[in-house]
Amino acid sequence: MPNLLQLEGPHRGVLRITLHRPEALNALNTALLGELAGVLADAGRDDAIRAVVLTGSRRAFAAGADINEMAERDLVGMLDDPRQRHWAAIARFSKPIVAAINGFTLGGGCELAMHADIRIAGEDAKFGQPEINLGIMPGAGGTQRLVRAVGQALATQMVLTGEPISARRALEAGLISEITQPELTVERATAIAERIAEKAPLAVRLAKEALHKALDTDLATGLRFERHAFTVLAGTADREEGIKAFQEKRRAQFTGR
Ligand code: CO8
Repeated sequence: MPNLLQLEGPHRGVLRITLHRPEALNALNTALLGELAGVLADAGRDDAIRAVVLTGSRRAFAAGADINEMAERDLVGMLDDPRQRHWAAIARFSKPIVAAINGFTLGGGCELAMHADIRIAGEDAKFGQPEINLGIMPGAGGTQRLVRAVGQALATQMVLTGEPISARRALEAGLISEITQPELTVERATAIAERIAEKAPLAVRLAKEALHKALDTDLATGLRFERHAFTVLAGTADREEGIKAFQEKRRAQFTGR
């Protein structure tokens, strides 16, 4: 049973994962990342879980990698860093993650938020990549995913100055898709995740994969992947059910087959 995470559910197909290291503003140490990777691996195999809500506390989604732990690793230690394995496992998770974000979302915390498929933030959330202030730079996708999310100009300013941006600015820039009052963030993210959990799981999974392709391939390759995925879904029972339910004017009952 993990102790740096709090788990709730699944309720209505949604597992809620709360980062819980309040004494360190949810700084992502190896143990926490390992627990998260493990919980997501289990969730990936559990048919009762169709989407995940990932959240932190009101004060911090996560204030970055654990700086004290990082201080103990030299160059060779970094090469062997088990955290890289955990980050890769988080990135591989095939079901949708909706992040409910409040407070400090910095460094590895901002990078973790960018591993989510949808980001909802409270109006007092702060997003930043302050690694440069420590004499280092982002190491879990902060230079790559941030450019794709907010564009070259703002990402460069954030990474090179280390200065955070507000939730409002993050919304304008496309880093998050909605702003809520801080106390409603988890509720809103859960409602979105529940909506997704009602859909056909295979369609959701392939749509997620295709959306990811839009960020890491050229257009022709992405379109080819989309076409293949679209075709594959033609062989599923859920497609048959979805179309039949539409024609019969009733709600579809998807089974994941
Ligand atoms: N690591 C460890 N402990 C932390 C961290 C952190 N990232 N952030 C906060 N804490 C601890 C503080 O040390 C403090 O502990 P204590 O009470 O024992 O002194 C406690 O949390 C509360 O923090 P503060 O007292 O500092 O709270 P404030 O409200 O005054 O300040 C801030 C909040 C502004 C968020 C401040 O804590 C801060 O600047 N934190 C560090 C932010 C940062 O630099 N993050 C980037 C870290 S580097 C990184 O993320 C690289 C990722 C690379 C991943 C590569 C993987 C392979």
